[in-house]
Amino acid sequence: EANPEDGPELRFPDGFQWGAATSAYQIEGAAKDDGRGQSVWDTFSHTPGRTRGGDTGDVAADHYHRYREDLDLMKELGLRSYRFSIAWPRIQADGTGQPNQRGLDFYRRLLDGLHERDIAPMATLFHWDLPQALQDAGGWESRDTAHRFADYAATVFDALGDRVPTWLTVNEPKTVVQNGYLSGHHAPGRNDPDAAYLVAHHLQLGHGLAVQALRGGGGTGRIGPALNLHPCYPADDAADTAAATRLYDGYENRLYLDSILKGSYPEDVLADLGPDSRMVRGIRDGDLEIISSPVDLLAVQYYTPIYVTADGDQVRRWPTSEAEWQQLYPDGLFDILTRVARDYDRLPLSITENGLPTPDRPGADGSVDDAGRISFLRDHLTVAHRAVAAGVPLESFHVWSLLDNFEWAEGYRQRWGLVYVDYPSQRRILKRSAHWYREVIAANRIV
Ligand code: PNW
Repeated sequence: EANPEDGPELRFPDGFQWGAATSAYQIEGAAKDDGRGQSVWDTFSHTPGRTRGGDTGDVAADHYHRYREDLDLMKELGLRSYRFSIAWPRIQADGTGQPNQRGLDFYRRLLDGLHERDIAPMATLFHWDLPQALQDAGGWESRDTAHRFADYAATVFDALGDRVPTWLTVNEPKTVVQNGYLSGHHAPGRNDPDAAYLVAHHLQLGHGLAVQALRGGGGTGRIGPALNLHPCYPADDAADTAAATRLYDGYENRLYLDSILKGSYPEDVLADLGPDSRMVRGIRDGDLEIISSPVDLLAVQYYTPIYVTADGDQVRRWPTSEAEWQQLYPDGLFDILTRVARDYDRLPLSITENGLPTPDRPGADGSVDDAGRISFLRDHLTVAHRAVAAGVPLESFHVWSLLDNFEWAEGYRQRWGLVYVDYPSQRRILKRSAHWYREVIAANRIV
């Protein structure tokens, strides 16, 4: 139980925004309801061999129909902030043109429900569900997609802007680049390095144009990018390793951070890509001014560190979670938070994702004991607290995720939620971590 006598050391600042995060395709289901168009993730998940067990987001956690129950769960947890994403294909089935009122109405109802429960919404405009029609026209390889994104964003600002205090533009551009266009294990499933970095540039351009659309439309909300940052450490002490690690950091972090927050792409990455790369050829005069349009906050998502060898390969240094890419290293969060606070002018920071998958299933009494999630979150919150004590302007912390959901290529097997979802019945069960998190929120300190 929370006891203020335990001392002030792990208390968070007053008004700290405790939250949880989700994204549309991962929880909503209702893939064909109310005029929703198809996205690249519908196409990808319905292509044999692309996702584990052929899982798709057709039904997911059926949040589209059960959002009231889910709002009540958020209230029960005491969340102060809820991060979700708006599905572009619900707003514009083909990615352009007149908005679909029924799609907007769903988010209006969700926002009203958050408002009634005194939970601050944080809305992500793009969490990877690109309308398939835009993919057919070239997707993010096409510069035009950045402009279509800005139009969609303007439509959403118009319709919902009065209800959203904080907007996030593109969720994890790096994951689209790396998983969608380098490894190909996410939609659209490509293996094309030259295309990948042109996609990076267009995602950054789309971000900047969306920021301008908010300012231009007289929007009152705050806006920023949502970047998953990976602290990169040398695997050994060799000079070559240090150089390889620095370049690796350029591709993982500075490519996205510097373009938005300094108005330039990192020289080492541009030199490595070379003047003939599609990305370098695709950068036009004025693009970096658009990309670096002033933002109000930086949303940081932290999951894992990366250890880099002299050859520029990754090696594993710490035990992993059920996700083989995730090494458990809470101190990496301190390093990344203090670094961005130092290097990027103390912009307000939010942690918009942090979490892990655990092998959860209900016990005989029906409860779900995810002790591993509690210790993971406790460790990461302790580190976040240390960063705040060191002066990092951190405003919020969002657990990934509120609910078990469609974990992309991994399907439903990986369970990332504070709340267990029994998919056949769609029954929700608060895991032990959810009960623990509720105490943390109520006490405003780590318990
Ligand atoms: C994020 N990596 O993706 C996404 O924003 C979520 O939609 C997703 O469910 C969550 O993290 C858990 O995976 C990531 O390889 C995907 O380092 C891959 C990595 C990191 C984050």
